[in-house]
Amino acid sequence: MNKGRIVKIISNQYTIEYENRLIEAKARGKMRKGMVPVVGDWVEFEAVEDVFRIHKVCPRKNRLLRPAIANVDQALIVTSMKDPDYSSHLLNRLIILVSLAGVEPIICITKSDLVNIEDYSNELLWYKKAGYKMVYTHPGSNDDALKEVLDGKVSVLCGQSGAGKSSLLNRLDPSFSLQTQAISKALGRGKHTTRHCQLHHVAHGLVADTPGFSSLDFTRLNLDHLDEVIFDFKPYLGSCRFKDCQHLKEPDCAIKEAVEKGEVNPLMYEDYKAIKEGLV
Ligand SMILES: Nc1nc2c(ncn2[C@@H]2O[C@H](COP(=O)(O)OP(=O)(O)OP(=O)(O)O)[C@@H](O)[C@H]2O)c(=O)[nH]1
Ligand SMILES: [Mg+2]
Ligand SMILES: [Zn+2]
Repeated sequence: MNKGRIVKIISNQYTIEYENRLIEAKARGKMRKGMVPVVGDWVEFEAVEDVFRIHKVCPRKNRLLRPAIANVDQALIVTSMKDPDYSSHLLNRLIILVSLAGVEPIICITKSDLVNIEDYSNELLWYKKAGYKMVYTHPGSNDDALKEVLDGKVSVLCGQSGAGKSSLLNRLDPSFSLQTQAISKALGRGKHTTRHCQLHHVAHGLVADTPGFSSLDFTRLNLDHLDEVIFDFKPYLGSCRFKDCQHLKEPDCAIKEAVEKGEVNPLMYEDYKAIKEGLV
């Protein structure tokens, strides 16, 4: 049995990277009831009567639901400053979703050439202060820091349609010609130009371009340890009066006090609270 990594899926056609070549395969009928393969999965496959068939999905180290991908080291949260407009809510929620899946979030700011980035520096400083890695990229930017982040890693690009995910890959490797499209003037958002999730070799790493999305769903997630995955909260965990403090209505809550003192990003706390209270 051979073992390879799925780099692309289009309907029931799986592209597997195996010993530096790409193999087109189908899922074995019997397997469909079990674990459904996603991009990033390691799978066992073999040729059965001239057709490559996937027999088994190997155990995953992690998995994201949207975009559907497995076994990534980090997620670049591609956040445009304009077209679509910067939204701290979306950024915070993506950071939280990715972190809950056990994947390291990295903030990737795009389209800073379209705004006066100084206007956002106070807000963005919170993320740096909390310990999130941040990179900036736009046409003509020096992308050394971005390349360093991608080097040797499996990364996935997450973010709104039109944020510039495919564009940044095209810039990193001009031999790519991933389709990109200006955002819709009428809707003020992207048009879902990228239609499937695919891993590409770039900057000595593997990076998945993915379709953008506009809605996020927290309803089926286990939120018991949400406070532990938010970098901003880390210095204060364990300092609340109650051991099982949820940092909502409890008295003597170290996190709420830190927010009040201006030590913790109030907008991150706001999103934490909304998610905990089931408002998202
Ligand atoms: N000025 C400027 N324009 C950018 C930048 N990044 C992307 N764009 C433009 O924004 C538009 C959308 O970019 P895409 O790369 O297609 O966005 P995407 O995130 O791949 O969108 P989906 O595939 O729909 O998820 C294109 O017209 C790009 O040329 C940037 O940093 N600065
Ligand atoms: Mg795209
Ligand atoms: Zn608390």
